Amino acid sequence: MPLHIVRNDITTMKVDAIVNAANESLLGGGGVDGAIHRAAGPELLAECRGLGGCKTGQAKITRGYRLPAKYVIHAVGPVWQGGGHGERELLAGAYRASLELALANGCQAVAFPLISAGAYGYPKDRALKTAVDVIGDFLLAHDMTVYLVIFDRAAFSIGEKLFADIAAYIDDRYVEEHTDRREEQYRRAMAFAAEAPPLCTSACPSVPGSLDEALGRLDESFSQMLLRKIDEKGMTDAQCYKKANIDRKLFSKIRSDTHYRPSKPTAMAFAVALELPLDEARELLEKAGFAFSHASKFDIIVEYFIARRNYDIFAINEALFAFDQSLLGG
Ligand code: AR6
Repeated sequence: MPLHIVRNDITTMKVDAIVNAANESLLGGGGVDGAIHRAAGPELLAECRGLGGCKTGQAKITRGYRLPAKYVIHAVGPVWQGGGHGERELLAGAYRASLELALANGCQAVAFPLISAGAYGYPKDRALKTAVDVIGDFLLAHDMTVYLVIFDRAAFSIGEKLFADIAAYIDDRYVEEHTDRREEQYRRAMAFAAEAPPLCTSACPSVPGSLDEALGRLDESFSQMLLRKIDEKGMTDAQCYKKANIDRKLFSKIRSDTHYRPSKPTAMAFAVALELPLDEARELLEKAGFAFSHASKFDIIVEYFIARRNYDIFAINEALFAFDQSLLGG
């Protein structure tokens, strides 16, 4: 089940469990910790008092009291000390421990803040990357819906270099699309068409004689091509839809309906999950009635990653998010 990156106040999330970015005492503090305790009421602190604290890189669970969420999972992330003190492993540990607790308590939907990325000073882009890596790995093996709740806009600014690269790529594509060169090409094509012999009519073998005949020549559908490519890649259905960040129910719909028309983000998510080269990704999109458009930032970003054979859907979604686009899959 998918990972969603959302901008929200975590205390309002209607999920089974929200995760708190706590400290080792588990006795409250500022930031998201303070907000959660205020919203849950004093009973939360009373329960926390009985837990005997929690080590960095680990997590403990309590009830949610006045929160919409049934549980609070208190995770303790590391204080950033420059990166050479095992911070990444400790942060990854805090996410993993929280996910395991959620699983053990039957949670189907969990919301995380960006642990350590506030008072603890962990650089936001690295904190986001670690969160996405660990949650992504976990979701490949388990059915759960995970929300990564980001409070402030700056947290989305992904690694500076990647961001600048994509921005330049988008600019280039826009420039290409809006220069006269295209108009010139169009004029030349029209001139050529004027000189070309007339198009063949019903005598041509490739032109169907009747509508029935035309409909009888239906090509392979999106669903058929998708299932064929899954087999060719030696993937299982579950591996494919999980990698595409697509819900199992949606996948079964596509599987059972040969003529299912997916949305463009869904079709693109499958192209990424199947790790298709750009020409095959275009072909799959076409089956769903779409094309990569250079008039859309969304399309340009996805194309940018596919062209570089970077098929990490979570990295693509980080980039889409950074440019205020909707996400793939999910
Ligand atoms: N909803 C979602 N995210 C939030 C919210 C909210 N309501 N409020 C803040 N954030 P921090 P840490 C984001 O400082 O770095 C506490 O005092 C915030 O923008 O809450 O792990 C504890 O008791 C940031 O991106 O946690 C510890 O002593 C992220 O949540 C210490 O701070 C985490 O920021 C833990 O520091």
